[in-house]
Amino acid sequence: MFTLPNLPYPTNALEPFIDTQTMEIHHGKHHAAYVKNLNDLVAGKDEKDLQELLKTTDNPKIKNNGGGHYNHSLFWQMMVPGGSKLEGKLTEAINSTFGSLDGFKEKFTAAGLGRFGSGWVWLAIDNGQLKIDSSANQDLPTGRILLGLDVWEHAYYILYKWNRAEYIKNWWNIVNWQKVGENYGQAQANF
Ligand code: MN3
Repeated sequence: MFTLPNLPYPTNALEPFIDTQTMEIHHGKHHAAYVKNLNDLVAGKDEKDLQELLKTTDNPKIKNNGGGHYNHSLFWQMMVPGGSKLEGKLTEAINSTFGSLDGFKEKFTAAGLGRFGSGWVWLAIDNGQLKIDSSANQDLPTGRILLGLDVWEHAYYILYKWNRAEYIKNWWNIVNWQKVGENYGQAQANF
């Protein structure tokens, strides 16, 4: 049985960058629907089976709803009210791969704007190498996810309307870099 995780903060905590109504609908309706659909599709499975399920399924409904559950569960944790600071080993890796944090943000933003229609933009680590990737719908990137941004219209349309660029620009204020750094540490340990 898959369950909708609680948000690690109240629905109004990411204001003014992400509005309360968007969080209520995004978490309470969209993510909840992925969880419900997934349970209807694969009775008897639970969280520990999810990654394997996503890797092996060729059922598009399982891929979409399972990916939706997986990606959103990570996404909520990658944000924190007020944001947090990038430090530690990931700083060096970002600087050496992208020149600087600003250089990284620029390329990540471009990938988010370049994703046509619904999807995600990612910072992932693949064979020890940091990379920016983008995926359609609820597909996962290759490698291990360190940071992800939902660029589906449901993630920003109430507050930002058509303006995905403004959404991405403001989103940097609430990125939980501490969590991203932890993800990096875990990926290094398991590499
Ligand atoms: Mn979403």
